[in-house]
Amino acid sequence: MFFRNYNFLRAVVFAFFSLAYSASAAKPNVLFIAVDDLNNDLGCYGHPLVQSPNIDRLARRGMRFDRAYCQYPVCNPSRASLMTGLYPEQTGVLSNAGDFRRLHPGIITLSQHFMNNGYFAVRVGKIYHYGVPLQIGTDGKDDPSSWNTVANPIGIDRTELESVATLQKGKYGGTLSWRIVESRDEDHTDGKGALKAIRLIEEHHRNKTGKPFFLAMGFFRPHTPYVAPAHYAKLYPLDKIDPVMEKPGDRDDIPSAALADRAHQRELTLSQRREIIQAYYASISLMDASVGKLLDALDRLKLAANTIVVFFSDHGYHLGQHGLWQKSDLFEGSARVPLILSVPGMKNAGRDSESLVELIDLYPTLADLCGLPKPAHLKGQSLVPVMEEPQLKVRQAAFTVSNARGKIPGHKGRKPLGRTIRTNRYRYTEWDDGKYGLELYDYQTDPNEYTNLAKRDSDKKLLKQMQSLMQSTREHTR
Ligand SMILES: [Ca+2]
Repeated sequence: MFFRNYNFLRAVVFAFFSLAYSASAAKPNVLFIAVDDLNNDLGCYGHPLVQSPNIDRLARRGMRFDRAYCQYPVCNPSRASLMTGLYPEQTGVLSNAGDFRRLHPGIITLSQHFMNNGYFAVRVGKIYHYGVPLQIGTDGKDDPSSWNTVANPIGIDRTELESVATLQKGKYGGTLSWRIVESRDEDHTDGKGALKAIRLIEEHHRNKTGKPFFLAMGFFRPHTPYVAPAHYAKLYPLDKIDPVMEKPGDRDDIPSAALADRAHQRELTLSQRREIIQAYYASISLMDASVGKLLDALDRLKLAANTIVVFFSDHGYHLGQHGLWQKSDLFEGSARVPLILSVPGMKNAGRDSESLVELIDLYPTLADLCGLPKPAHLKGQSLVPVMEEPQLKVRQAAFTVSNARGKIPGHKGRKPLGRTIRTNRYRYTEWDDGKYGLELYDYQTDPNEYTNLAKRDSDKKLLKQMQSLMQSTREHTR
């Protein structure tokens, strides 16, 4: 009797483990590519000049999301949000100084969830916040419980800062700074990072560890300083670059809280603009080539057929629009991000979707794609149904929040919070519930956001509708 029971129990235990093992054996790897400060200036998003053949190749294998939005247009709050699956007002991280573990010490992050479900999780470079460039080569503000192993590449974009041109002496991270240099890709942090990631994949893929991998590759370019090899700058002759110049009167109807200004950047000459934009684009091409090396390695190691690839940027980026450079405002250029999801064998490979999606959707989407349970705390939506049917909508409006950076006459203390919603056609923005201004733009008639409809009496009905949509959006984002 004892033996029969024991054998029965053993059979049950064995069946459980072999099922668990085979389920794990079938699980796809995840290559999670996060890019820093990249806007939608890419070939696959229709940019006439930028050459991004490798990201374009990924887009042909995957789905390109045309209306993807970050939840906060600055590194740390955006990354804390997408890695935890909570909105910024829920993580409590509303600046580069915050730490999501202060409010949520036990929260399971995206990669941690994969580790808890049998994955080997690797970080290379910037996934959580890093001060760029000074913290390159360190762990930055990492979350150690999110990874099995990490690597911190460092290249000449950190070690040779004295050669970088900058608008503010001695500053390279928060200000525009750039350097084009005769060099090999692998002299740069991103070139080194790609090679390191490939070695880690070779050492830790399933045949070596028995586990699928979740490899998070965080590229630093095109964040400032825009340091890039001369062979990429040659792709962008200065006379082919057509910078956006500030339209006279554009700012007259914009609330001052909305204008995250660095005054010296508004006075750049045309030739300075061209030189700066050339370096930004050359940095994109360096990062793109590094993406290509990773995709080539997946092919060479015969892992492509069982690896999901995600590509996104932490927020958008201005190159002169509204007189603004960089990020941290709530216009379309800062809120919108590139996002590509590629799943081996997907039926809609090469298609795009205009569904409104958010970076906070990455966590539930990847959990769904890999057959993992979705933790109850997640606030985003799985995009798997959209990947099946690109017309499908998962929300009425995409939500982004940011602390005001603009000068507010008479205001003292902490700057007010701005909240914006993007619908298919409009963007509506409130600064401190409207106390410091409202904005309403119609992208169908005004793609450059030149006319703030919130200032017009004729649009009061539309304004009321948007206010009510903001209220209902805030129900789940706060
Ligand atoms: Ca960033």
